[in-house]
Amino acid sequence: MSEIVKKPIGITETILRDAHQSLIATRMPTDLMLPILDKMDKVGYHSVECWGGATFDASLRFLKEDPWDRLRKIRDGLKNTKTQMLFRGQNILGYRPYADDVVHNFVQKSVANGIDIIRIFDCLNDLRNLQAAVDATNNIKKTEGRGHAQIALSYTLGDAYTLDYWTKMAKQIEEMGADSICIKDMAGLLVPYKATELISAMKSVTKLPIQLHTHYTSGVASMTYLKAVEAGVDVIDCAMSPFALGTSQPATEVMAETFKGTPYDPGFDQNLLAEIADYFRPYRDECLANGLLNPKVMGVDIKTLLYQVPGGMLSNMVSQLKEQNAEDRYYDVLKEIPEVRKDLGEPPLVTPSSQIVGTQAVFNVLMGERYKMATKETKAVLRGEYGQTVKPMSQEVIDKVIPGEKRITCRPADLIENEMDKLEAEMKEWKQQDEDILSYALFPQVATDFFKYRQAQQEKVDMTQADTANNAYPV
Ligand SMILES: [Mn+2]
Repeated sequence: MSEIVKKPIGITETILRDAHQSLIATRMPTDLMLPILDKMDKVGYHSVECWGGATFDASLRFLKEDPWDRLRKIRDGLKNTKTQMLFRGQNILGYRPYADDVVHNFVQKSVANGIDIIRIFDCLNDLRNLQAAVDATNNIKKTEGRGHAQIALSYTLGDAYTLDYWTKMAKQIEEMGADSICIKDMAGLLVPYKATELISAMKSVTKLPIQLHTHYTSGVASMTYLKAVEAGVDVIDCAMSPFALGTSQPATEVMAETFKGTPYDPGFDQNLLAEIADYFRPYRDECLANGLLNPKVMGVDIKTLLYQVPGGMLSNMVSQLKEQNAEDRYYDVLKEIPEVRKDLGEPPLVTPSSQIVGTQAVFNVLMGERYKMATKETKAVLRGEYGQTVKPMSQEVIDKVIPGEKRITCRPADLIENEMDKLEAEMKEWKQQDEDILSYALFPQVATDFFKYRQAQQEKVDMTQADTANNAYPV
């Protein structure tokens, strides 16, 4: 009798990052996370994704929290579990390309403050934009023995995105010195049988572990995971049930139960998972009651397969249109998105390309004429400042938006001079830790407002007297 070979799958828990980014615009505060870390630490997760993406921006901007402080506290609470962050390649956690010295510094500080696994992606899948972050992680690994560089490919559909494309990318990633590969499916576009094909093809060309990240938006995600696991994927991303499904991930409890008693069994304790779910459920109810959790993002939206809009972008778009009293244009904007995407070289839609394409689509619809107004970022993409797209961009749009301007073809960061010293000089009056320079680098205005708030708090300003709407704090 042959023995069944066990191959327990790893599960990355996303409730502290992507799940709340996708469902409640990244508003979960640190204080809500800390009391449950002890239980989460006992589950046996492959990792807990807890930082990066929009968490950094939302902490500073809306929650008035220091994101570095959040990271240190989570690190303290997760003594036996690897922490994971999402990193936007040369754009770090911001919306523009940065110089290499900022990328190196940010990676170094992320690991120093508690990150184990850095998932690095580029919104155009231009691998040149990932090399600096991978090198930075590998340098730290050499000196500190900690740090794992995972390169994520932004999964998308389109003529250029064939199995041949994905396997070539996998081989290049291995050559770049990454520790693992992630297929990052922001919008839930990977359907179950395509997952079998994709994972089998990638597994045949690389020995690196492969992790799959998807969203429930189109309703197929748990089936996609099942097929991917059968095809040999090593790790899947899930969220605890109170913040699962909809534009978030498949539920952790459900996936763990699905594989129970099979060679893929992750061996989780359902009673422990139930306690963690019980902890988060009242917060979900609170978010539903105060409107932070909009039922619109909780159902199945099969049109995402057509429009390819990632979860975080959907909830942002709904609130953008709400502000403009233009909620009725929701489906017009959804239709314009693939058109703008084609104009810009058919990139994947993931931050910041998703924001750039989404905002431009909103402009194109609300202005009544396409590209009557182009954002600064749309112009930068057209100039090549974000890197190379898989397909060429529309010459007609280039001529309309940036007539006669010079376009670049090199690695964009090669044209950006080191900027740490300049950034530090600009913000030194607020600096209380080296990490503050990096917060300022990513979000100059938002970070400065936060530094003012922090100082007012430290000087014990009566907050009832502070004019927080105008960021004025009587000192
Ligand atoms: Mn995601």
